[in-house]
Amino acid sequence: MTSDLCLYELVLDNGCSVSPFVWRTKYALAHKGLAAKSAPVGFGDIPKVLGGTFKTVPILETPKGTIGDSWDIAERLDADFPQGPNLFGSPAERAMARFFDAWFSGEVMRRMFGIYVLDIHNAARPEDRPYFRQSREARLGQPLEAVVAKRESLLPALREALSPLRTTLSRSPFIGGKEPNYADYIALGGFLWIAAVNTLPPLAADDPLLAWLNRGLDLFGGLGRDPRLKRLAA
Ligand SMILES: N[C@@H](CCC(=O)N[C@@H](CS)C(=O)NCC(=O)O)C(=O)O
Repeated sequence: MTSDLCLYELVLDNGCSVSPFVWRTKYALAHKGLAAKSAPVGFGDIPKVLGGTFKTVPILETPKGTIGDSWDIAERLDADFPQGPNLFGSPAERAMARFFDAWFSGEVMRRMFGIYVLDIHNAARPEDRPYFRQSREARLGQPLEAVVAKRESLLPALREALSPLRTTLSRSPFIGGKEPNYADYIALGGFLWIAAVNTLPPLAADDPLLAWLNRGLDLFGGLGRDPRLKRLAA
């Protein structure tokens, strides 16, 4: 059954997986004890696969159908593979993970994007760079170089935005408590996105978040230990 799963994942020029949403799905699959084949795609390939049905990755092909959103995938994994450990122990836990996602996307990933958007462009496959530049410059309203021109000055606000994570992780090894849950996978996905591309480490060398990051990257036999990833601390 498990070998019938295929995960479409966005890759950089060096082949490394980059999407924060794919990374959280990779952790979700591992949490459930499920293996999936990998279908690496660049930005330009997404409209060409599966009849162009899906605009973004992750996309997961399963024997029961193809799913194209990381939250839909997470919920379907619990529904279709009840034999594995649940990703969400209750509707309330799922609701809190949704809240965490909204906070992390709005306060952390939005800031990361403004600091690392040119790094993402430069690490993408050469054939994907024109699309990435055009689509992101249209969204941001200025050239990527202008967006990141003062990026060092934006690091303190990013580090400050992470303080709720530091408070939480001073009390427990994972955001989910004694064991990691989907909120950990969301946050790890965000950091792995930046680890895949950064030319400016986001964290200070003494950031207490590094202990949690190391625990997270070690999970599931070192799922987050791709040797192509760059340092997250100065
Ligand atoms: N809500 C979607 C978002 C996924 C998403 O935005 N994926 C990006 C990569 S990080 C993507 O595939 N972008 C394609 C593009 O920009 O053309 C999910 O959670 O799966």
